[in-house]
Amino acid sequence: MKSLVKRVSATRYRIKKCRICHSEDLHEFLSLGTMPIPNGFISKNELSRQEFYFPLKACVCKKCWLVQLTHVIPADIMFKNYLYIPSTSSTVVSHFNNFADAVVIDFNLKSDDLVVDIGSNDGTLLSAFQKKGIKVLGVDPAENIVKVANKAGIPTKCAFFNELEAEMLRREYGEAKVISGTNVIAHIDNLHDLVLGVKQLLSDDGVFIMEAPYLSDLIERNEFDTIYHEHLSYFSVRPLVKLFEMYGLKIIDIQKQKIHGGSIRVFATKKESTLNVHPRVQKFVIEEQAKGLCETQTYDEFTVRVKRLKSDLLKFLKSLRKEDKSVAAYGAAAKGNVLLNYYKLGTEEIDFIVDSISYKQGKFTPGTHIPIFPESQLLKKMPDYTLILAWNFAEEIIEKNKKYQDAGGRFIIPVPYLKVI
Ligand code: JHZ
Repeated sequence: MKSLVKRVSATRYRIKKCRICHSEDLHEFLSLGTMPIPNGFISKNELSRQEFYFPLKACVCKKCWLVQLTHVIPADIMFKNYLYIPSTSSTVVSHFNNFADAVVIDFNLKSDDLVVDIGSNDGTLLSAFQKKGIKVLGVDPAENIVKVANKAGIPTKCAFFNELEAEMLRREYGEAKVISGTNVIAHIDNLHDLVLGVKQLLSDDGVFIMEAPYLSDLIERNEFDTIYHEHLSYFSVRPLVKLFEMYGLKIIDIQKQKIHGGSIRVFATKKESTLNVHPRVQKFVIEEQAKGLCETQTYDEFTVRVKRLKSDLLKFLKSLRKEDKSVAAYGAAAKGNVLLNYYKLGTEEIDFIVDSISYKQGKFTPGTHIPIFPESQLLKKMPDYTLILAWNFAEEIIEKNKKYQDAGGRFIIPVPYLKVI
């Protein structure tokens, strides 16, 4: 039979230098093998089609210590038609509401100030600003989701954000008092073009606010599955300070956030801005050094832990199969697809996955071809065990599935270490 897997050559898409400082001194520390893009869900009639497999490896720059992928897949392969939307999680919605509340107060936003959100998706964050009477504009390259946002009354332009785009936006909509980018900056290959775009569009007293999973948490909590093709960079504060400095911007504050396994919210302004730099920024840089984020050994040790995590879960699942227990999964997250493909788990091990995003329901997971059903199927099918692939929402998921547990169902959490509840 002809293989349905098309492996892209290991040299294609390989990076030669660091995305921020351009050093060629890169230390490769983790290989998760080759796999399809993590949001590349497929429909039933595509199951017999060839799937493209791309290398998934991480390295760290020994000069500025930015962690990044060794291979960069072109953005239009990943983001033109996108099935991830944040608004189905109550944790995310309340996180974004709190974000908007804090920003409106802290930066004294008025109704004629403009907030531009990069990678605005279905407009969940912007709608929180809009409800407070602030002018908003979304920018996102995913045609399918931009339509949804516009229909919901969030003005959204279908585009990749960069300097050229920022120039056009400034001409059409005026300058922005706030530019935000949550869980999107790590997806951008040309960070220099991004920062130039921010500088172009931001008012002199404006603030750029980005949020991204924090490298320090990722390493400490073994969050290997947040390493995937969409996330080109894994940020710590040190390389970001350097990036903004290169273009006359300064980081004025950093706040830790609980979301997505531990994130940082980074605030940057133009250098001339009267907003002062909080001493916390330097504290983060010092702490990162103390935690070993500027040593290759830290990353090599992380890889050892990741391999152990894999063998622990595989052993456990094997023992369940021996006992004839049924196993399903919860949350067809992108990170879930990384775990499934790296662990090579398919329908032999996992019967089905439930997920709240309607676009994913009825589809199959990339590479592993596990069917995705609505969440209501969990109680109907009552698997003995359910692996929470969206472990970052474990609390919310367990809370809303008390009936499953009451009926004898048990949850398995795979990260930061194997836990059965
Ligand atoms: P979730 C996404 O990654 C994509 P993913 C992106 N690349 C990114 O950077 C990160 O977010 C931060 C489902 N679910 O958010 C919904 C339920 O079914 O962890 C999602 O499919 N029931 C932009 O995809 C998945 O789980 C629930 O109650 O790894 C969660 O995916 C909840 C809470 C979620 O991100």
